[in-house]
Amino acid sequence: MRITQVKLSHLSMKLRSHFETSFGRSYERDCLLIEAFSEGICGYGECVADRDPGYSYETVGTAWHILKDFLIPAVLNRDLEDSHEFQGSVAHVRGHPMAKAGLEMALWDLIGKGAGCSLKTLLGGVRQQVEVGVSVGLQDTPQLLVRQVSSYLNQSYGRIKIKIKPGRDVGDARAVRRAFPDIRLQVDANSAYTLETAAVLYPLDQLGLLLIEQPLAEDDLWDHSQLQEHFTTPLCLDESILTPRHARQALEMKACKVINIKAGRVGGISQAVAIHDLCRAQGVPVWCGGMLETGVGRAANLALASLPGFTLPGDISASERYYTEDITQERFSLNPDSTIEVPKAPGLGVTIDQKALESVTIATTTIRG
Ligand code: OSB
Ligand code: MG
Repeated sequence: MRITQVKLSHLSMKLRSHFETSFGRSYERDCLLIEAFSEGICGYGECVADRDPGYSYETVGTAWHILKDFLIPAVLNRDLEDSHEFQGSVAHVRGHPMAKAGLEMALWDLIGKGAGCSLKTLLGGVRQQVEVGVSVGLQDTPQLLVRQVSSYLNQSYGRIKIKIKPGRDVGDARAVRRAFPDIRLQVDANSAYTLETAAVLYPLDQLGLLLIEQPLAEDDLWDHSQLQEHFTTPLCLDESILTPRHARQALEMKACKVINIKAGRVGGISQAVAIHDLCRAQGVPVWCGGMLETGVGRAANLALASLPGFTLPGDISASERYYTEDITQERFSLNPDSTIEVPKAPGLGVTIDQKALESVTIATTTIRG
């Protein structure tokens, strides 16, 4: 694959309903669409950096800069056979995993389209449908939260994740558990506690949760290992795992028993697969996290989640949970058994709705060799 031109588009998409986490509330979701051209074929990639540096230090602004000034010039007009060669050619850029992952996704789409092969097949996926759940943001009251969860259960979601933050943790989780004693339920704190303040979370251990996601700081594997000793419920790390090495060290340290894998957070699908392989070899369950992706990133997540080690439901909900109008012609819908179909067409298996794309694009630039 010889990429001769790359177009970046900054998208801002209105969410159907606001999404609130411990780091803030959003009404829109920003991201970058990457279009990489090679011999008349266009490969699409989605960079999941958001407008604000809340979940991670990366933003659409930093990713735009890193892609335009460093990553894209490093790959233009070079022969790249695979993701391994891609990672080699961007290894001199420290950090910025979401920027790298967006460009790597576009390369995967090109490779798949060139070979007439779906991303699922390229990665060695083993499932045609993947089990999914829904991530429910903080609501104004526990009553509204229970109502929101009830509506998702009625839509057939078989696993619910609720966001928690200090002051809205055990009470919210208890309210949902009382209303729905048997559902598969988990919580996500997005790094809102310290080892000391996390003591208020101990009663969560009595609620039969699947897991407790990222209670402590991103850069704090050690304190997670201390906290895990207080829980029989598995801790799951999201923000803390940025490389396969972090995954290995977290498991060695017993800082978690489950890992949430997001290709964006770890620098690309190739790195996500490496973490999957490492966890699978040790019998550690993983699941595919989400970043409120458009249809482009959602297609990639579905292919990734079709790998055999993804044994827990992913945060990959139906398109309509996020947006009234998506940028792909394909819509992902929920089956009655809480699964979503993995795309079968070459590459990511999606096509762009140009009119919809235009309506959400706020800036573009094209970089040529
Ligand atoms: O922590 O998993 C998270 C969305 C944005 C940033 C971080 C997270 C999330 C979600 C949403 O939980 C998952 C989804 O895409 O449905
Ligand atoms: Mg999370």
